[in-house]
Amino acid sequence: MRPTVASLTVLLTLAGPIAAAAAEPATPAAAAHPKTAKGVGVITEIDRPGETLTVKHQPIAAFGWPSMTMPFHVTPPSLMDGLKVGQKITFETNEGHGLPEITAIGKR
Ligand SMILES: [Cu+2]
Repeated sequence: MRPTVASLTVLLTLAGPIAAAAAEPATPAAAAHPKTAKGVGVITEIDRPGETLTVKHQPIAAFGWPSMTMPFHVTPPSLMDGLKVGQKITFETNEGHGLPEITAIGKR
């Protein structure tokens, strides 16, 4: 227990100054790099059990992404209802955790 408490104290001590230093420059960066962005693409693969959709998407300027074909996690998975491979969609995505995540889908 002792080492854990000691480590935690060190972390908290370090976190204070770092958080304070990051507070000011973080504001313009966050504005330039939003958490969510809209995309347009064509579905190339639907993986219902894996809750992922592979989409050949157009560039997503807000994230600085070029056009590419990539998998997205879909939340909630029910957004995949009625979708077909080859279908054109608009979508809203965030950068997720590892895999970007689609949180809204519009059919075209
Ligand atoms: Cu991509």
